[in-house]
Amino acid sequence: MSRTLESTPTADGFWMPSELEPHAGCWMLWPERPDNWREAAQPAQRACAALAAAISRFEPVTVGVSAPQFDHARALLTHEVRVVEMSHDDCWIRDVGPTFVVNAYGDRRGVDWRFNAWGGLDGGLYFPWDQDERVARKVLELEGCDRYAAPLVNEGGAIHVDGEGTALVTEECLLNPNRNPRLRRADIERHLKAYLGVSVVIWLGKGVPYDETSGHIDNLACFVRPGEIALTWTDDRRDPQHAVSRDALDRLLDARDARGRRFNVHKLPMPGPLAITRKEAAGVVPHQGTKRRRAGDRLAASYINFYAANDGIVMPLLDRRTDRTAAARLRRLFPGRRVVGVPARELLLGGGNVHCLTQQVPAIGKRRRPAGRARA
Ligand code: KQY
Repeated sequence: MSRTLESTPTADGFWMPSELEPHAGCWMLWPERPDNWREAAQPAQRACAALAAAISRFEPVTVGVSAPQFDHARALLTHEVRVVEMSHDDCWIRDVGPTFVVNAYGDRRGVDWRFNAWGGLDGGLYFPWDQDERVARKVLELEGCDRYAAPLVNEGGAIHVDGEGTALVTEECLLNPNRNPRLRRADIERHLKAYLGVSVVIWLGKGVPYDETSGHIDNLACFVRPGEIALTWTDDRRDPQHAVSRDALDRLLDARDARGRRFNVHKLPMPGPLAITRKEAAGVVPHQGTKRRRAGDRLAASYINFYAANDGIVMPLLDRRTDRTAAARLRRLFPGRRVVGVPARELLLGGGNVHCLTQQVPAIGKRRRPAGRARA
């Protein structure tokens, strides 16, 4: 049972914990739309099954699958993975699922953001998106969590938190007129503070070039632990990623988190540059209103788009030239966790990656409230 609450998480003493804190499990959705995934989504389905299997080595995984795909998904997913029937428009549960919040007494609730397929009729990636809009509510119902309906168009991939009062976002995404055209930066900050329980919002500028989500933070930078951030990086000044990462680094080095700490920033090498091949583009069935996949288009590839599971890091394998270095860096950054790679080219072809395809459910347990007191 799930009630919709009129208040906000912050007013009720709830906040979003860091992804690095213990999880009860992980949710995913099953890819199937042929206008986004090549060859009737079969290569992407195999990649998602491998991702679910990798995560289920660390924590329980549930996959939401449409009725027509149920038998097929059940056959491809390992027996540890729980499969539930759930309609959706595409499989990006990071963005369409709930953002879970917790309180100091071990309770868990969920924030249901408004969703407009990354831009609505002004640059959105497909139409309609009404089934996606219901996913957060359905997940909260199945998890038995009460729901906050946030009055903000937002996506889980557009926010990272350290669990100690700090949020990380990009201007390109959250100030984009195709999300909340009537809200100014101060209004958006106010909503983030009210729904994430943070007291400090750090604004980076642009996201990874060619990212079709309008620059989600979850492809550019993430917390390694409070006070430490990983940032995708290239030294190649001719690559558009260089100026974006340089600007992000400058802003991070100037910033302080909710506890007044300066950040230690770790660079993760950028894969590629990678682009869609002719054969890959030819396997997608174009459909009016859905973003076209064209041969030669650059892909927004980044190792930052990993999932932090209990005791593990599940990272995308994207480029043989850089995978080993990226894995070694992640091992150094997360000494207590096992770093596991999953083949992720097929996921990238759909416009996102491992982090975008997953949504953690925080474990229930008593926690310390973040220091900086966010205003309700
Ligand atoms: O970055 C994400 N969180 C989602 C990527 C969505 C891509 C849609 N084609």
